[in-house]
Amino acid sequence: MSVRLPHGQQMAAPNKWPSVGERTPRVDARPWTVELTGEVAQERRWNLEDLRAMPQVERVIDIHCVTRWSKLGVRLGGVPLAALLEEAEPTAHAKFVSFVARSERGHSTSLVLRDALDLGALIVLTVDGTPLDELRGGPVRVVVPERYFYKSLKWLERIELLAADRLGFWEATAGYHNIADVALEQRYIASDLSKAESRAVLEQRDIAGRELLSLSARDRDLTGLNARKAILRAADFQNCSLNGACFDGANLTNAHFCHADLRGASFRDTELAGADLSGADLRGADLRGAGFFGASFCQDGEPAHDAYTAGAVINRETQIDLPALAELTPVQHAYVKWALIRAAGG
Ligand SMILES: Nc1nc2c(c(=O)[nH]1)N[C@H]1C(S)=C(S)[C@@H](COP(=O)(O)O)O[C@H]1N2
Ligand SMILES: [Mo]
Repeated sequence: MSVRLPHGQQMAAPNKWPSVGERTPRVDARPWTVELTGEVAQERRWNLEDLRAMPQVERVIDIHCVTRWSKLGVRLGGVPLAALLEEAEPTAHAKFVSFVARSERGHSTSLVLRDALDLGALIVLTVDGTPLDELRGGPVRVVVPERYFYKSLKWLERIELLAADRLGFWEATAGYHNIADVALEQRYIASDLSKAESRAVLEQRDIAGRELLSLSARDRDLTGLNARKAILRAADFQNCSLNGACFDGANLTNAHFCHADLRGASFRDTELAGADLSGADLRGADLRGAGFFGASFCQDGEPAHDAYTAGAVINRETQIDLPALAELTPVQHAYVKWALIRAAGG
């Protein structure tokens, strides 16, 4: 395993670059332009030819998604953010930079301007020397090294320099950490509930449809919990008894289920990106339709001859769509296949 892989991250399969968040830019017939507005002496606007005519730099960058997949050594080319700012003369009030997308929901993300410049934020036009395609956020994308990838905006349309910060889309709606430093593992802001409040909420064993960020539920008996369609990013269910629980349609991105008893639990169409199911008991669990990018079922690292550490328990009654396993990293994929074959008695 590479020393460059930060804590809590796993390598995406070699030729995989998962698509996360919005899938397409806004439908708009006008030619693509990028404008620079806000705290600048001189507002500016560039079309694609202008950007391509500016001095280009190439950088090899490691991508780290908050949902735990990483891609190392991606060769990106384009124009440094700093070069664009030089043409617009930021005012003394310019403390933050907000990147806004040409997308249906006007997606955005922001950074402390000084940080964006120090990290070498790049206005990306190419990957491996060829134009960045639309699926990857082209024709113009921002990439901010060393921050989780939600700071790297696809389909850049506007750069706004601001005196006061304006939270981006994921930061405002999903509890994603506003700094997002990968080395400090700043994935989410802290839970909005105290331990006592979490306990009171869970007492009912019914949290269907609720949005509870970083719920802390460790070691609890939650047999039969109803969490249908609940939004439970980064929830901690380690060692819980969740026998027969229902998580259908829930969002369990980055949730912790280490060593949880999930016998007969239902995860139909559940988002389990980055979720940790290592050592969980999944006998009779139904995981059909679930999303698994960056999820783990055993501890990562190369297994020594089928000796997986803390592998999830899978039996004949465990239901998993085989095509969905393609979203797992190679080690995780190999483990789940091995466990399924073993369960089938093959
Ligand atoms: N316009 C736009 N940019 C975005 C997002 C989005 O939803 N819309 N999602 C962010 C998130 S959470 C991630 S992980 C990356 C995903 O980029 P990819 O689809 O190229 O992997 O884009 C980031 N930039
Ligand atoms: Mo992300």
